[in-house]
This record gives sequence, C-alpha cells and structure tokens, in this order.
Amino acid sequence: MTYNKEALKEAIVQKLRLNYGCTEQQANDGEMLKACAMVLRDIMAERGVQTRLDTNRQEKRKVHYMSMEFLMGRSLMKNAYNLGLLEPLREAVGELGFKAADLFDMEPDAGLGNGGLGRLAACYLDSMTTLDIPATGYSICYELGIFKQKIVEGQQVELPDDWKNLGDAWLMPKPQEAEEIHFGGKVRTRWDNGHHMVVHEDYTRVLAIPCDMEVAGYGTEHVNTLRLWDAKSPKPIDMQLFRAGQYLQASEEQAMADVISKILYPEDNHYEGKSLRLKQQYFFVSATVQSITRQHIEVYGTLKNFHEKNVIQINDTHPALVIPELMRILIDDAGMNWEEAWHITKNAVAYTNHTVLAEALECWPQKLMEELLPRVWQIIQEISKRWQERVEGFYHGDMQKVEKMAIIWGGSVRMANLCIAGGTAVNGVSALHSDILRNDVFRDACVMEPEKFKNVTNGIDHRRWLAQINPGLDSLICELTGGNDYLTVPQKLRELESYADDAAVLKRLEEIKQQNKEAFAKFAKRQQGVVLNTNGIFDVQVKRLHEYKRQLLNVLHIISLYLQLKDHPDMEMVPQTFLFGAKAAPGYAVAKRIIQLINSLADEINNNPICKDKLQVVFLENYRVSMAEMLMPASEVSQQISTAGKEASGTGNMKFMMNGALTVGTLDGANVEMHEMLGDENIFLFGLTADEAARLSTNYDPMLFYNRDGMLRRVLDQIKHGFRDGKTYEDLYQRLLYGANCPADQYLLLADFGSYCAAEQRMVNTYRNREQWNKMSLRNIARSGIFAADRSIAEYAENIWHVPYKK
Ligand code: 26Q
Repeated sequence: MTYNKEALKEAIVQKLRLNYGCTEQQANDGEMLKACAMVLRDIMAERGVQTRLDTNRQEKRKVHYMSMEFLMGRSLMKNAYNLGLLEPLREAVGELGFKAADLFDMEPDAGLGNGGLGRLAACYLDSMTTLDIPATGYSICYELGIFKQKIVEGQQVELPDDWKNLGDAWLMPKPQEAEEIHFGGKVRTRWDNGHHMVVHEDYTRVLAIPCDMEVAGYGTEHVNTLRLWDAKSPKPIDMQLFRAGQYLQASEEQAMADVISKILYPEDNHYEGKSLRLKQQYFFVSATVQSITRQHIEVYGTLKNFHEKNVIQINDTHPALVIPELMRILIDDAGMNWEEAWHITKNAVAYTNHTVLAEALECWPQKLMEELLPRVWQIIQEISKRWQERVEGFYHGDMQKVEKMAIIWGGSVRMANLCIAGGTAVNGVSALHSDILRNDVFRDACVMEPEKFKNVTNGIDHRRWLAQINPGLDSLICELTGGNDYLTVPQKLRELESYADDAAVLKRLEEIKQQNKEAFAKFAKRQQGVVLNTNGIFDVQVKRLHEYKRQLLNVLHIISLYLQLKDHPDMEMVPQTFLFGAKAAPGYAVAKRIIQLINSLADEINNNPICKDKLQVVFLENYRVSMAEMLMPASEVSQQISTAGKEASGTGNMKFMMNGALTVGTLDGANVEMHEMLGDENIFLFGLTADEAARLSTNYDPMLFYNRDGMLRRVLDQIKHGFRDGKTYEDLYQRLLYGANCPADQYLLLADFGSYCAAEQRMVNTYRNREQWNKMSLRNIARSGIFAADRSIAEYAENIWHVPYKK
C-alpha cells in the first residue's frame, strides 16, 4: 500500500482513538507525536516482515551489528524522510491542527550512546538498510540514556535522561522471543553414553526481552531492525521469603535483574572494571547469540553452516564475549567438537577497533569472569591456551611476544587479543588509525596474520547530516547538480566544484550559512537564554570532553586573543563567536575542571565591554544529537585539534565539512584523508604529526615552550590566577607544565600552541576575503562525498562481510 496525505490522516486519527481514546481535537502534542510514530511504525513493521521473509527464502547471508551503544537521536522526521512521507506527514499533521515542526522538536533523543562509537552504529544502520543489506543492530534497551547536562555556577550537573516516556512509541516489545541468561553458579562435567557433558547449575536466571525498533532505508522498501534487550527477572517475587515476611529480600533478585538494563555507562574512551558493566556485556551478548542461532536453526535446521549465512560485526571489544558464547552454544548445545566450533566462530565474527588509548582497552579481572561466567571462563581459558601455543610456535618461543599477545595474562583477560584470535577481520576506522594498529598496537599479531588487518574509514549518514538538517543547502545542491541523485550517489557532490568561480552561487552559500546561524542563535536563546553574536565567525568545538581532544588548547588560544585585545582595546578584528559543547564523564575530574574553566572564561569575556561585538565565548549546555543537527549547518569553523595519533577517526569532523565549515585541525584520524581530498589550500592544518608527537612524548619538556614564548607564559599565568569570578585553575596550569605524573602532559599542548595560534590567524585572515572563504567552503562540501556512510558500508560489505549490496 502506498501512503498519501489522506491515508496518513486517517491512520493517525485511528491511532488516537484506539490508543488514547481521544479525537484529534482532544489530543495534546505528546499524544499526537506518539500517534504519528505508531503509524510510521506500522508501515515499517509490515515491510520488515516482508524483508525477513525474502531474506530467509533466498537464504541470504545476514549481518548482525553488535554495539553496546546506538545513539539514534530522534526518529520521526528521519523515518518520514526515508519513507518518502515527510511532506505528506507535514500536511496531514497540519490539517489535523498541529505543527509538524513542533512535534519533531518535542521528540526526545534516543540517547543510547556516549558519542562517536554509538552514533556511528546509528549511521551504519541507516546505510545498511538503504543498501538493501539484511542487517540487524543489537544493543541494550537502557532505561536511562546518556545523562542530561546542566551547567550550574559554571559546573556540570548530571540529570537522568528518562527518554522512554515519549520515545517508546517506536519500540515493539516481543516477550515471546525472550531469551534466558545464566549468571554465576557452578559447572560440573559428566560422561553420558561416551559423551562429555557439561552441566551448569545453581545459576541466577535473567530474562532478556527484545524491544524492536524498525529502521527504514532511503529509497527502498527494505526495512531492518534494531533489537534492544530489556532485562527482567523470570520470577516476579520469591514467595518463600515473602511468606516469611521478608519483603525486601523477596524482591531482591528481581531488582538485581532489572538493574542490568537500567543505565548506560557514561564513560567514553575509558575502561573501568565494574562488575555491573560485565553483567551488561554478557547479558547483551548471550541474548543476541541465542537469538541469532535460534533463528538460524529455524531456517536451516542446523548450525553447521552458521558462518556461511551470518556475520557478526562487533563495535569495539565491548561485545567480545560473543566469541566464547558462540563456542559455548556450538559445543554444549549443538554438540560440536572444538575444532568445528572454532572454525565456525572464527569465520562468523569480525572486530572493529575504535581506540588506541591504553586506558580505554578492556582488561577484565579474571576473578570477576570466573565467578560471574564460570562456563564461559572455561572456554576463554581453552581459547587462550591454544592461541598461546600458536604464538609460541610462530615466534619460536619468544616469551616477550607471547606475553604481549596473550589473552589471559597476569590475572586479566585482554579483550582485544581475544577478538584478534577469534575473529576473521580486525579493522581500524581511518587510514592513520589502521596503520597505527598494524605497525604499533597489534604489530606482532599483524605479522602473524597480515590479511586479517584492514581499514574502513568511518562515514556518516549524509541524508540525515546534510539533506535533512540543512534544507537550504540541500536545495542548492539539487539545483546545481540537477536533481537529488546525490542522496544515493554521494560522489555526485563533486559536481558542485564547477561552480567554484560562480560569484552568485558563492553568495548563496554565504546566505544559507547566515540563515542557519540566525536559526541556531534562536535555538540557543530558547534553550539557555544566551544571545549569540551572529556577525562573529561561528568557531565550534563540540565533542566529548577529553584531554586528548584538547579543548584546553582551544581555551589557551582564546585567552591569547583576549590578552591581545586587552593590550590594544581599539584593535580592529574580525568578530569571533567561540562555541563549546561537551559532556564530561561524571568521574573524570580534570574534564569537569576544564568545563568550569571554559565557563569562567566565557563569563570574563562576555562581561568585558572591550570584547563587545568582537569576542564571545559560549558553553552550550547538554550537547546531544538533536543539538548537533541545529549546529552543524550553522558552523563556519570546525575545531579538530586532538594530539596526533590519539583520535581514531572522528566523525563530527565529517559532519562539519559536509555542511561547509572549514577545518582547523591536526593530521589525526580522518583529518588525514580530509587533507588528502582538500589539499593544503582548503584546510587549516597545524601541529605535530603522529610520528613527531610519539617521538617528542618520550622526552617532552613543556618548560622549553613556556620559557620561549612570552604570550604562552601570560596565558598560562592567567589560568593559574583565574578570572573575575574568583575561581583559579592552578591544577590545570600544573598539569600542562608538569603533567599529572611526571614526565608528562601526554597531550603536548604547549608544543602545539604556537602553530595552533598561527593556523587560527591564517583562518581569520582568510575569512576577511568572503569570496575566497565561500569558495573553500564549496570545495569542502563538494569533496565530502567519501565521508558518506554508504561508502563505508560498501567497503565492509565488499572486504569483510562478503555480502552483496545495492550499487
Ligand atoms: C568500555 C568499558 C567500560 C565502560 C565504558 C567503555 C567504553 C564506552 C564507550 C569505551 C569506549 C567508548 C567509546 C568510544 C568512542 O566513541 N570512540 C570513538 O569512536 C568513533 C567512531 O569510530 C571515532 O570516530 C572516535 O575517534 C573514537 O574516539
């Protein structure tokens, strides 16, 4: 059935009656939003059924994308857009007496992720569907997503994000497809009729209930599913304890189960060995593997061809337990021998690495695993033993290599090594990052199996991150490239380049940017009462707060501008509006101090009359997907200034570029590919390269830079003494000059300060020549096609999954 405005109207009215017992006149915005969601959900559910039938009938290989995070953001506009129903929905809603824009705006973000890794999973789900790949995403149905951030007296305060109130209209609970997960207990082995039987007993049971969210592709009938697992206890209450009057204890086990899917861990790029996190991971993995194998058996009646018909992609090591869990099911449940099970497992799992930061590599205490997952632990031990024998053989007993590559060592289980041993492919997420994995982090494993190590540079859903959020730019592109083919052929953006000397086109680009700046300023006023100077260059750094991302370097530069302005209050300058947005992990004290410093600086600058219409600094509260959607189209400068070698890829960098912002950045992550596309003339590069940074960090002396540069000294002293709010930041000053544990500042801020300031200066000078700037902006948009997720997914399909896709 094809839907038009009338059919949508009718369906919405029907939903209101059936679900809320009200008419469209009586319904409030929330009910209307949910009714619209349910109508689209129905359309997708129907197509989802058809997609699955076709997939099974044609015995296609399926992709299973496992990620502890899916940062989906809002869905109403996205789904309407992909289904080709955006305009009919707008009209239908309008005729029912509501404003579509208001409904879109009130939908809560599904914030089931921290940042890059989680958003990547969401973009990939869109592309896999658009390319007609049979794929399912899997994650946990966290009751509370990433916390909401408030700034109170300059400091971050975390509030719970209870998104399900309005956001659950997309979810379809399927209790009949629940799986049972076993924790703790004991493992016994016995011989039964010559068979070695493993018996796991006295375990605690937890139910995993799937809540499915359908995902529509663009320009296709294909629909995929995001399966979110909700944890519940199988027994409502312990009646024995209840009868004994021990009411609290009676519901203890139930509470234990519920807590597993309660909350998303808010640490980004940082590992902590918390037992609840391990429970989440196994809960997630076991439910998913049971569900996949069960469905496989339903179609094929056996698991012997499992690897031929399934590939499981794991988003970092967080779901690494799939390897022993799949082994467990193949051996204990399907009765296979080790070799056969290992062959299937190894060919069915592939691993993407997203970080080289030592503090982010997962290393679980063996004790925790042993107690929580006794059977899985046995299997890990066997995998580890066999892997170690192989390494020893290959490296002729070189114990240094054996130690580095070991899975279990010194009482810890190293998840990355488990993934390397048990997977068919390991990939990094940008050219530089994959090189660092091959030549440094996983060097010895790569020598052993060089074909296993691949690169797939990240990409973003350009339909969401350009067409949908920047309608002005979308219209211009369609006009200039003769239609909207670029939506499915992102390389078409290249055709824009023939307008690089067309003054009228460049002017329009500038006008679109200005309108987007005004629109963002309105939003900022509404959200936090701040009045942005829209005549200033919108110079933006939005991403998680982390020392390696160097928000502090940005701060140092702004302080240097401020000091110059104080020296020469009448100095002529291009107005600049510096925008920051960042959440800090609640336990990351230094990151929280940096937020406080940004707010102190903002307070100082925004209240000093000499800065009026020249310098402005704003910390944007609660940066999230839906804010990024407003901000990217309005940004002129994209700050991508991580210490080279530390940012695996970055994906915000791509969103900015696609919306015409120019990058000030280091040669790190995907900035390297960006620079390759743009050449020196269309990007503002600065700083040490990854090799130089690695070399310098072995004997880095911040004092050298401090003593050499008078401005840098003044800037640092300013941090130490603080600003008009009376707060001082000697701790951060110390950190930059001496590091937390000498010899330090691993992030080399002072070494890059000079060249960063110079790059900013080049950027501002370029901005004075608006035509030149607009030309560069156009080239950035025109050359951003390679950063479309469709390109990334085509590479995964081709080089790792070996599945066909729509070309
Ligand atoms: C691990 C164990 C326990 C608790 C939390 C974690 C954890 C959670 C999230 C560890 C890491 C993350 C997130 C990492 C992440 O977002 N990495 C980013 O991935 C992007 C997509 O590939 C890259 O573009 C970024 O460069 C990378 O930092």
